[in-house]
Amino acid sequence: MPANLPPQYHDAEKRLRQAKSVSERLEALEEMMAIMPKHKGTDKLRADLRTRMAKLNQEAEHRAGTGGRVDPFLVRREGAGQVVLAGLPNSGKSQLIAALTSASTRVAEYPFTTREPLPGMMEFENITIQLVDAPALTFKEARPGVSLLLRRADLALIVVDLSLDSVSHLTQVLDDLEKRRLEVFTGCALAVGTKADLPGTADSFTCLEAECDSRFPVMAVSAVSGQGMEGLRRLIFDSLDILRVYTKTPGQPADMTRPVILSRGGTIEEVAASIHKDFRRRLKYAQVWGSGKFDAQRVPRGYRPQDGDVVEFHT
Ligand SMILES: Nc1nc2c(ncn2[C@@H]2O[C@H](COP(=O)(O)OP(=O)(O)OP(=O)(O)O)[C@@H](O)[C@H]2O)c(=O)[nH]1
Ligand SMILES: [Mg+2]
Repeated sequence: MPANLPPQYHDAEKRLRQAKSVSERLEALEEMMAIMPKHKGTDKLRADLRTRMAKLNQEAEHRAGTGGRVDPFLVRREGAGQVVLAGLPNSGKSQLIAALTSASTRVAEYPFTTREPLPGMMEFENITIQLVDAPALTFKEARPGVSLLLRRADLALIVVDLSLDSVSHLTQVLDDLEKRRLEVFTGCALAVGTKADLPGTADSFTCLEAECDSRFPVMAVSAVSGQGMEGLRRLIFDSLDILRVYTKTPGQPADMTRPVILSRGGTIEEVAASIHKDFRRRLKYAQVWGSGKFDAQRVPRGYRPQDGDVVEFHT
């Protein structure tokens, strides 16, 4: 054991020993992994952590497959991306989920209504994105579980109540995320000001916008009046940094209903691999409709397509 591990590592290790659920154990392991410095001397330790995480994941999947009790904080990913809501109690997280998905989640005027995560699928044009309703950040019992959820999400959606002091709300949320060592999320997060239908919320939003500045995008919505809700769907899609590519077989029209989801900057080669492992190896070149200089332009395997492109593979 290298002696130069920071004290936080040992705190996480202690939490691992005391953990009662799979998600608590996984969260402690994830944190140990995040804290561990990356160099030759820690190679073995990091590999060991990875193995332990893989084992726990496998165990959880096995339990889910055999109808056993599943840890509610291990939410199976579905759709083109996973977005987890983060906010203080009563900020309107569940109301947003109810408005954007068909999940039946409980909305109520008292705090800590949501005690376990609940996923729902949000439609955006021809794809679906998974939104996960989560307990409030200050709900103590769910603390490790919510950390794990956020750590594994593609995007954190920070929910701020515009009818209250939005700037101090945002500060509390960010402080909490930082305590969980989730600062990384300021890179893949967006903020939503809720309850924009209530009086005085326009000024509150102006302050929130100034506070978010260029750190992350922010918008005002009301799940009650519907204001901003369509825009929010698009902002979520844009913030996921994904694109849709349609594949076609030579001599046939493209299937425009089921796109392949690719992360922004992904290559033709990755699209091929997502269709079939063998395809990547056999791929000689592709033709692209859309972002190419002209239709059916021949492109190499490293070409980076754009959202909406049609790709035809040649092997
Ligand atoms: N006027 C108005 N009220 C809203 C809106 N969204 C939520 N509310 C109200 O705010 C209260 C809290 O909403 P929830 O969606 O349950 O809040 P939450 O963030 O899920 O709360 P917890 O689960 O306790 O963390 C409820 O009384 C909702 O009716 C909105 O857009 N406009
Ligand atoms: Mg709720």
